[in-house]
Amino acid sequence: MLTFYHSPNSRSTSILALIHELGALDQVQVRLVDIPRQDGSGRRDPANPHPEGKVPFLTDGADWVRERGAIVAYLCERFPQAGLAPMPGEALRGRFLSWLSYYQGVMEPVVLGEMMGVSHPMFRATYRDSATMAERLAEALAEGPYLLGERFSAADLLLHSPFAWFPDLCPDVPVIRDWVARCAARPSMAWAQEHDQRALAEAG
Ligand SMILES: N[C@@H](CCC(=O)N[C@@H](CS)C(=O)NCC(=O)O)C(=O)O
Repeated sequence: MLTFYHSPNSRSTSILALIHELGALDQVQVRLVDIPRQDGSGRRDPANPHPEGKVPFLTDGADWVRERGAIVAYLCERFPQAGLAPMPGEALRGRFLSWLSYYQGVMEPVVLGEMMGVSHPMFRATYRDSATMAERLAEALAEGPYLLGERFSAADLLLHSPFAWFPDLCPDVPVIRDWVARCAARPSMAWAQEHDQRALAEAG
């Protein structure tokens, strides 16, 4: 049985939306856990088996998956009938995996670095910068409405997420802003947000 450890209004909300997109809500047990928040609220939850108490975290029997890029790839392979990712051997598989790793290894550091005002030559040499990130996104989106062209995939769900949460961080490039709006308008996003509002209200 797959168990997904989730905390409302956090990075794990995008994984909750993915599970909804995959039509897998009846096959993944969602466990709500607490996390320490930036505003000082919350605490590490002993019920969360993540080695650092973070979310999202996914367990599959004795195995586990951490980091959103890996969780996205794992769940898409587990529920291939949803068509949210090219499977091994299918066209665009390489680009799909590259976007997931680019998100985790480059985009998140760049976006967070910008939020924190980080400016260091080694940081820039390693990750480039937000202008370079915007170029990479814009050149992909020049080929179609989504990162893989005509086809919406779980890569769009993951990569648009920081800009949906923090619109001020979204590059001021029309093709990127339109893509973020297109992804954010998917019913799974509204569903996940409503789920989280309900969970927070129930928790008091
Ligand atoms: N790189 C991880 C980041 C996970 C992460 O930092 N999650 C935050 C929630 S938005 C968290 O669990 N914070 C609690 C803590 O740091 O203890 C991913 O993308 O999955």
